[in-house]
Amino acid sequence: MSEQWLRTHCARFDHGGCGLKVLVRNGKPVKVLPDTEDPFSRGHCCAKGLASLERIDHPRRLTHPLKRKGRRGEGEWVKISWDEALDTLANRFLELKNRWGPESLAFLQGAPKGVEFFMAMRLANLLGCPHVGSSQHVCHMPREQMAMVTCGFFPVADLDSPTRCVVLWGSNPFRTNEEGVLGIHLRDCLKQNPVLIVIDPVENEPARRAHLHLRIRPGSDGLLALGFLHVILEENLHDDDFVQNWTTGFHELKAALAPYTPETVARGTWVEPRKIVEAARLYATSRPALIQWGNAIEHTVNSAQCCRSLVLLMALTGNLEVPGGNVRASAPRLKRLAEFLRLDHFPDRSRKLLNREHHLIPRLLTTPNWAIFQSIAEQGASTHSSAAIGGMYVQGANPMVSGVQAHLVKKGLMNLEFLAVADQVMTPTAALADLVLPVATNFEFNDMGHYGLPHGYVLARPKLVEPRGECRSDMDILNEWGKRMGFRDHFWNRPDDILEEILAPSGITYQEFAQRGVLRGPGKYFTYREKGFSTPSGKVELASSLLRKWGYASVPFYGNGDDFEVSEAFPLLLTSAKPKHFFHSAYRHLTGLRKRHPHPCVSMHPSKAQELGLQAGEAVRVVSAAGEMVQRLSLTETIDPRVVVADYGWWFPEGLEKDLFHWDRANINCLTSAERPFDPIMGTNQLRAIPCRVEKAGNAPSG
Ligand SMILES: Nc1nc2c(c(=O)[nH]1)N[C@H]1C(S)=C(S)[C@@H](COP(=O)(O)OP(=O)(O)OC[C@H]3O[C@@H](n4cnc5c(=O)[nH]c(N)nc54)[C@H](O)[C@@H]3O)O[C@H]1N2
Ligand SMILES: Nc1nc2c(c(=O)[nH]1)N[C@H]1C(S)=C(S)[C@@H](COP(=O)(O)OP(=O)(O)OC[C@H]3O[C@@H](n4cnc5c(=O)[nH]c(N)nc54)[C@H](O)[C@@H]3O)O[C@H]1N2
Ligand code: SF4
Ligand SMILES: [Mo]
Repeated sequence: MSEQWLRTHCARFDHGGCGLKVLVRNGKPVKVLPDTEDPFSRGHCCAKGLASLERIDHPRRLTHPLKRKGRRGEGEWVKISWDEALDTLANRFLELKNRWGPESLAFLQGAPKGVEFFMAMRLANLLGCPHVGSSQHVCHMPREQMAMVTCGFFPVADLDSPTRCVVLWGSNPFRTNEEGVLGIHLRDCLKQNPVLIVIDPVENEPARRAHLHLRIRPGSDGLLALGFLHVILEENLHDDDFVQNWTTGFHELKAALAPYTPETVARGTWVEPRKIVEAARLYATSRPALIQWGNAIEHTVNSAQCCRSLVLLMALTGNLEVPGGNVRASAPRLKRLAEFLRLDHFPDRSRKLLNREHHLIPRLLTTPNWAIFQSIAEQGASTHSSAAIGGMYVQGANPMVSGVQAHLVKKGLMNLEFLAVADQVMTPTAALADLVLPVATNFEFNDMGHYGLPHGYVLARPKLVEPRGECRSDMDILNEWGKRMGFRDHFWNRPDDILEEILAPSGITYQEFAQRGVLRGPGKYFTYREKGFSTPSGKVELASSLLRKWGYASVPFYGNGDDFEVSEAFPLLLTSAKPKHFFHSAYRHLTGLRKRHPHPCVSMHPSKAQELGLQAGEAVRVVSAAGEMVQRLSLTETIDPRVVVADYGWWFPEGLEKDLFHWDRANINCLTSAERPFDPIMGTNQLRAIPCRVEKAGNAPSG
């Protein structure tokens, strides 16, 4: 018997990466413990990390490539060899490309989980295919892009230095480890007892310990941010020195802020004027202060201006690039992403993106997934033309549940000539495929976390055991597929060579990386004093010359969302947060997690439930202008009676495949819409603050 404790990092359960110690006995992982010596996660680990064992061993895992036998979605499959699977992928994609051109192909990625996202983009660029669909328009890109145009870098909350004020704005790192901002780091940071301001429609765990909790009207963050800016400039609380020397556009901004008085802002945000003023003053005067901004601000049609306003808050108060403020995290020395992506192979890429048709910011590397589904849904099933998308490869995504306007996604998928899906388990999306590929998961292949993210580090996730059945990592699949597409020179002998190439500039091997666990860039502050800011003017652009050049407003405003007002038919505002025990739509099949959260619930204030004659625990129908779903009612006093908070990401793996696992029964994305308005710069759809009504449903959702 062989037995060994090995170390790796948790992955694919959230954006964190807790150090894990895994006992491997005779080639099987049998026990998982938090790695108390891991300097990054400091001994933290949660129920999901511990569920790694159930995930790897679960009977629902896909273990062989499958080819569809019956009609699409009927659940009839035959097992095929990898050779046949990879040949099918290559042949079908090449066939479409040769007939209709590379624009007839599409790749779709969900939340990025490792290097595989960039492998798919590389293959797309080599093919000259502009359609790489993703969730980036609702996940991180509004923050990243607006930060880039304003100050030239992505400002990360510096939780590891002394700070005097922490603002959590639509973010709950205790629950999500949002983009690698670890909850454990926030917990340690809060031990210094800085002023804590929480901006969240829910009185969640951080809000309960906050000095000031602004229980904001969902979706109105952009307005509140403008209110903060107004107070700060009116009261001259900004950092005059920094503004004088390092910014442009001060007067233009100040004039634009005039309408956003505390009284006006209070009406739209439900936050009392007194509290708006107090919060703005506290943030501006407790230096250094940091803002930890979350995904919630990226889920409205005002996402770009809201994100930009938050960067302006950081800049005006002199909190950019200071210890304990919002800093520029420098990456470790790794292969440059643009090189890895082979952007040089596809010089006219940006002209061919669907983003151009929708007048979105011309800097995006991916296309909002809704634009791709809209395009396919509109083109019809049998009438292919050169502009139509006929073949799609979906990797690590379940858009039937996570994609906006779920019924549009289904229509799009049904219209495809060829759909291949790579996943760990059969999902509602995979159930519609022609080809399903079983992927290896954490512990089963050498992997690297957080490459390409702006947080200044990468995590090693070394392989501990052989993959289950015939599973292969996404990197492996794409590497072999790429070679069969005729790009032998641009892919590698073995998938591990990919990681070695990424690490080469740092001068270490993957094995050395695995031993270190984490590779960080050098921590630096005030870098602008030597080089200026990476914007056209070299300064922080309070009025953005780039946005002006691209035809958008140069200074922030609020008001793309008139269509999202409540009405008699839809009197309540629906919002959501990420599930604590699941990752988006994944892992409802793991009993260790499911028992902690057995069914989808929608929360409502007890007074509202009483008014509507609804009881806790009963099934209720939530209806918006776009559609409906059924979840169980739970009551909470932590929210405003005008708000409901629903669970996101639900389907029922225990259901039948031919029913597509009841994908549309409790699915919040049956209530969202890809129609206009969306954020005009980023293409963000309204995913929070959706006018709705709640009524008795009769039958409880299963589970
Ligand atoms: N209404 C609403 N919609 C939302 C959001 C919201 O808050 N509200 N959030 C948005 C955000 S921020 C995001 S990022 C997206 C996420 O959208 P998706 O990424 O589509 O969501 P997931 O449910 O995580 O889908 C991932 C699938 O990947 C599989 N998987 C896990 N690991 C691997 C792997 O290593 N390889 C492969 N091939 N598959 C794997 C899982 O089994 C799961 O089926 O959803 C967006 N949609
Ligand atoms: N457990 C778990 N962790 C995850 C994920 C997961 O699915 N599960 N997904 C990962 C991904 S891809 C992402 S993008 C991150 C996101 O992680 P976060 O940035 O933390 O985002 P959310 O959990 O979506 O929402 C954060 C907070 O916003 C609040 N909120 C809801 N509506 C509004 C609003 O209108 N305004 C404001 N100010 N707040 C609002 C919610 O109550 C919640 O407390 O999490 C990552 N980590
Ligand atoms: S907190 Fe996140 S990274 Fe840590 S064990 Fe849990 S799921 Fe994994
Ligand atoms: Mo995300």
